[in-house]
Amino acid sequence: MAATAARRTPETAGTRASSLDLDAGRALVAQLPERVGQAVRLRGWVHHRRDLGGLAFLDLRDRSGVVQCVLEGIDPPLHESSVEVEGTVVAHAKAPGGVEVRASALRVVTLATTPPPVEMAKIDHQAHPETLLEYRHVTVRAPRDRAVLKVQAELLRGFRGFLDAHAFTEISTPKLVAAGAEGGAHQFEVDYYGQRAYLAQSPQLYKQIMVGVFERVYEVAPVYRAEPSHTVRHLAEYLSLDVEMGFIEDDGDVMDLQEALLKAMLAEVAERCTGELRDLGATLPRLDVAFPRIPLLDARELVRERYGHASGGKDLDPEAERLLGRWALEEHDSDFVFVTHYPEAARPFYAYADGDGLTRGLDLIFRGTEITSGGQRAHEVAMLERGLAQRGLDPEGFASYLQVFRHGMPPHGGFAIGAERLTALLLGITNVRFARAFPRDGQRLQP
Ligand code: AMO
Repeated sequence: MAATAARRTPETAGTRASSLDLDAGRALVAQLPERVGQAVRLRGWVHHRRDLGGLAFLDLRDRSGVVQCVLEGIDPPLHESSVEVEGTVVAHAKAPGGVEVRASALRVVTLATTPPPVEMAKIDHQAHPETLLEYRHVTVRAPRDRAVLKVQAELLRGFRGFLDAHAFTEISTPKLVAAGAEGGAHQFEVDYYGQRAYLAQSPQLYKQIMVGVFERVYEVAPVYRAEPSHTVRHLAEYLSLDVEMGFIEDDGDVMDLQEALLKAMLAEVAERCTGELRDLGATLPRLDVAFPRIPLLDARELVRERYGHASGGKDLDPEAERLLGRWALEEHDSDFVFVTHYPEAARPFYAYADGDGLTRGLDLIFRGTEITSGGQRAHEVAMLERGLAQRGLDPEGFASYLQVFRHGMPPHGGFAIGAERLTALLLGITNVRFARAFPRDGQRLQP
């Protein structure tokens, strides 16, 4: 029988100054280079262990990094057990971080009862993605995965920080909806009290409605796409970073905002994630060049003339996106390029239509892949009704949305960034699944 640990009483609470001082008496791996010669107590997981006769090497992993501990006459427990190690920090030039810990005691916090299916120290995304994803609940602990998710968290911090500082308000909109904003295809159907409902593909219509409340809004939330294409850049559930702003002049305002926001997010990562970027071998894009802007039709022409690629369909195909990214880098030294002036046929009904067959819809391409869509929106009922009719959509399904445009909606626009795509492209991760803790795709609903 497992013993239950006794709860603390005021008398036994120990050395913690307050119950929030959770790190009292504990050193973090990242602090060790400044603590050479000192006695420390570490907490973490058995990342890796090697036995050399009486001597054992234990790589201990905590939230800040991994350090090698040398144990004499102490047996390290099974991989991924959580442990507490006491010892002395010594300089060791060959060890990662330049230090190791000579352990004097090891206490098991929670013993792992099963070895992990893949050893955490040997995880590399190229090796066996299916196994890594099947056992994601434990493989997500690997330093590489931790670093990717950490960078993503800092991108989100940058996103919120920039928008908060520019008078935007965070909103939360329903994920159970009656109609799809993005045209009706690829929706997940839900039985909603006997009625048909869908999982939201985008907060699009709601974020526009909320412009009437706050003028400037943003949302960070998952959205759902029943994507028929199983590619390395599509997820069935992804994190959508949505922005919408009222009283704009035109789509130029939307691009200016987007460019400043992305640069602020990347600057946040540059400042807070030096270790992660180094470990992942990632390079940040240049932040001191303006993102070039090119109309879609010109982009298609350019890609055909310059690289001999004829893009099929109404949009840019993935190869055309890649080549346009290459052009932006070659000609403008930019990892980003805006594609503007999309034709109506390539945009949803809510895009602002200029009457010449073109809209004020736009995409942003980063390192050759689309990471955001957005633009100026139609803000008058007549334009919206025309948009719906052109696309064969029933205005009934959008009745409550259309209502709001009878109540003085100002010119407005915005965009949505796919968080996983941005993270993956920034870090050189080829499969977007590894930029989400628990990816959902056509094959995966667990873990
Ligand atoms: P869109 O459908 O182009 O636009 O999506 C915006 C961005 O979301 C990301 N994305 C995806 N990421 C992972 N898996 C997917 N299946 C997936 N689909 C899209 C991409 C894309 O650029 N309502 C509009 C946004 C707006 O106009 O404000 C919309 O949702 O990075």
